[in-house]
Amino acid sequence: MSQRQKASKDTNTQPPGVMSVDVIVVGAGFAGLYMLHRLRGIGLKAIVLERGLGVGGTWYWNRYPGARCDVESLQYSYQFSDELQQDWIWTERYAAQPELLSYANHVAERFDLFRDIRFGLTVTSATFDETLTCWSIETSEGFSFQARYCIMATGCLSMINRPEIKGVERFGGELLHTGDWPHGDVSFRGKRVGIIGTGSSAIQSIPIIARSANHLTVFQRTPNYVVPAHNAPLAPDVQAAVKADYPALRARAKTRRNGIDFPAPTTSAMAVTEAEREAVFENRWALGGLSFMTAFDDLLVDKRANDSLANFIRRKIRAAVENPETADRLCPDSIVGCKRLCVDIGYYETFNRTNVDLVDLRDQPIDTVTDDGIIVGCKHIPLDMLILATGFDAMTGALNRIAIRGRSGETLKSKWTNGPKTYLGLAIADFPNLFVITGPGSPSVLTNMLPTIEQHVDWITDCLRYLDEQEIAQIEATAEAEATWVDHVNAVAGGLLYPQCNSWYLGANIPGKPRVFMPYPGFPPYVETCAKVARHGYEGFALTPNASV
Ligand code: N01
Repeated sequence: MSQRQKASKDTNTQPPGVMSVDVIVVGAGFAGLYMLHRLRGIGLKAIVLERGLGVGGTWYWNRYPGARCDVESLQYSYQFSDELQQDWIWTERYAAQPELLSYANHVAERFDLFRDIRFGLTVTSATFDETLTCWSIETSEGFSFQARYCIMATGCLSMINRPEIKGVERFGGELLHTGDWPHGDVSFRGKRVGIIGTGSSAIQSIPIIARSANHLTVFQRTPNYVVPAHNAPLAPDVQAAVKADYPALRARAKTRRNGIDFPAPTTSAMAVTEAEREAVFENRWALGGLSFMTAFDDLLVDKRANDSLANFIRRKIRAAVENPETADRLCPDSIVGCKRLCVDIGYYETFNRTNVDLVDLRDQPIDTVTDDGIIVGCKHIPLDMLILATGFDAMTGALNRIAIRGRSGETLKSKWTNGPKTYLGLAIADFPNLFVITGPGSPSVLTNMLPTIEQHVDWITDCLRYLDEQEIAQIEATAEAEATWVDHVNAVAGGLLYPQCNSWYLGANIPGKPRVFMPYPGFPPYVETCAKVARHGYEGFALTPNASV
């Protein structure tokens, strides 16, 4: 029996009753896995609770065709173990979902993590008991746990968004969501497929679905900027060269605004001539991927600089798409990078196929879904399969669906009614001994997630070790430190172009969600800020010694 099977079996046979450990970690994605490894290293007994039946988080759920990371595999990988980063062989420049899932499983087996992960358990509540200084955690399956610390490794894009679309429950064909894709094979052959949404998930899956579907209709509400990935098999000599000098690459990445080792910008777009600008954009287009946003240092600051990039991409769209009307409809008119830039493999070219149609919902919105299609205006579009590529309730969604009650008994969801409030994106006032990995208020989704996860996990580990050494029972962000941090995050975001369009960064994709820019655009200085807080004896936190509780 493999470790993985054994872990699942243990989940099913675990007796009911309260299990007491030092730490409960919620989520077995890349954050939860590394957290468990580090907690063991400092001698703490930890259990990871995972609602899926396997590890991998994002890469466990997002199995849609074409799912692939938009950060290069040699960078979107753990660096805590040099043996791991040397041994693991990546096959492509950008790893596809199955390879990333294999990697997550490899890490879990290699570091013997499965035995402390309970799969198939959905955490419904976490309640802090101040008298006992402990968290009580309940799952919907009826399991109860108690722990001194609770660490949320619940992910930034893990709560899917199923928008209210009239009649969708009546649809009689196959209804799928990219973020909750079936584990078995899904065939598009001979089918009339419809996909709602044109974000990264749709942009990755559309070219693949179009290849085998009888017909594909893309329902677009807002066009997105898409740049080429230029994915390719990873040549062994390229991989070997990176691995021979991995520390240098990792060190360079830590100095970049998004934590990815791209060529750093040397000037502002407005400081060069139009011809020079064009040459730099062409160069980045040839390089591929998210490096676009770092072509110049003012692309997310100066609207004129951003406009020049937007014009460049629109010209590329018009060159790729044969039908000028379709090309026009695919051209966004918003700020580039305001929504996360999409990275594609043949997206725009897919609209040159005769079996693909674009329906622009800005002309007429979806009227209703019927049992066999979608009505837009007075047109009924017959469908056998409908795919919702409608994204996520990002950053706060996974946390808010758990009834997390802090010292005062107020839930986190209630505290965050007007938007998330954290200290450093790691801790929350009134919620002692609770940590969030890559929470709102931290750079998280604006950076390369793997190193960012490692930075948070390392910080939390050092903090717990300090608390143990100093015989401190309770740590809690102060309300003042939290308020100052929230103001700072808002001020930094407000100085950039990000808040000027609607995006999931702002919660604008979820009706009723407060409009607050959730991630912190402050990497890399953020890392030093966190380190300084620790060096100064956890400045901004209230620490309660053992004897006092
Ligand atoms: O979701 P999205 P996603 N009627 O929110 C549309 C990461 N990711 O899953 O823009 C009609 O971007 C919505 O339209 P609009 C990455 O960080 C990474 O694609 O709101 N349409 C939009 O077009 C990414 O940013 C990778 O007008 C509706 C789409 O659905 C994030 O996940 C791959 C609608 C949702 O786009 C989310 O990407 C995939 C409605 N009622 C994802 N409701 C890589 O690593 C929503 N839409 C490459």
